[in-house]
Amino acid sequence: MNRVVEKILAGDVKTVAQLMRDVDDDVPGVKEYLKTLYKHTGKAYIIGITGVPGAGKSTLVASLIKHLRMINKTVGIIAIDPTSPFTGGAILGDRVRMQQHNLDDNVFIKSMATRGSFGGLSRSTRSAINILDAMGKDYVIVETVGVGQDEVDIVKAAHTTIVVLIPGMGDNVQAIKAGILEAGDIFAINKADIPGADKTARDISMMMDVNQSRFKADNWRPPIVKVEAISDKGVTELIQEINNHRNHIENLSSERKIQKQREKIREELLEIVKDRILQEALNQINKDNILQKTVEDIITGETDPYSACEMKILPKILARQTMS
Ligand SMILES: Nc1nc2c(ncn2[C@@H]2O[C@H](COP(=O)(O)OP(=O)(O)OP(=O)(O)O)[C@@H](O)[C@H]2O)c(=O)[nH]1
Ligand SMILES: [Mg+2]
Repeated sequence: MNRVVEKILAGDVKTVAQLMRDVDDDVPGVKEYLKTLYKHTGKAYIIGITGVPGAGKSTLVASLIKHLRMINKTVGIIAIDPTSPFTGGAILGDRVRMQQHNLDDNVFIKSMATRGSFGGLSRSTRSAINILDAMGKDYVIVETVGVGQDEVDIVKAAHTTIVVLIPGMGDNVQAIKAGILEAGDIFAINKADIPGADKTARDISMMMDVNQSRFKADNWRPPIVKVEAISDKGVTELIQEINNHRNHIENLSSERKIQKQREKIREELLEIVKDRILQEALNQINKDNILQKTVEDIITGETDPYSACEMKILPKILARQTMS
């Protein structure tokens, strides 16, 4: 066990990749590594990138990597793939797009699937962030499409969250989940080569004026940066705004910083607890095949889903909880 931890702390790419796979598969014993590694986290700067599908998030991430590597910073990427596992399109796309960095040992890219994780996405993303942090990455960038509650939760793990918008979206910002817009510390309007970027910038600015209380947490008004990820335009300015935001957070009062830290740890703990409860409960239900049996009882009209949950399934789970 110590050997593995040592290798991870030393930044050994193969060991890190293996541990990440084991975390995904929930291999027994994997939590022991996470427990030990946790003490070595808290150094990386975490950037969340979110926005509608196809906004150019991955292209922007690739451009950010390039800029951060130029100033000798090491980077870990977690790309949460929004598409169905049947096509695998986005995974392949992201890999191809970012592969220019694959030969670089200082960049570690991890793709993660949203499907099939059954609520465990936030937990495995946080574990991956912690591993990349412990292995010594200066920056960890998490790319996620801004649609579901899971994504909003993931964004909460970031120090700075960039919401990527595109021209023409101004009238249509409702397309993004409200919670994600509010989580934005910086708005990047990508594809600024397409007409309408200025209008989108004005619309976002107006939206912030109207909802000042929601967009000015800690006296920070999210800046709006126009970028063209595909040709790296505006990315230096974007990095500058990331640094500004980082300085802003670091200069908050110590009480506020502790409060933010408490909130963050509480979220993380709650994720782990929720995930564990769900896992234990599902194991119990699956073990006794009770779900299938109950489905049959509902078909024959012996019971209905509401009563079945109360009378048959919950008692099983609760009995198990009190026994153990
Ligand atoms: N015109 C223009 N196209 C861009 C720009 N940046 C990215 N694109 C294109 O937009 C498309 C989507 O880019 P991605 O980076 O895959 O977008 P994404 O947001 O990561 O997409 P998902 O992960 O599938 O949600 C690609 O065809 C990119 O080439 C830009 O600055 N200008
Ligand atoms: Mg992408």
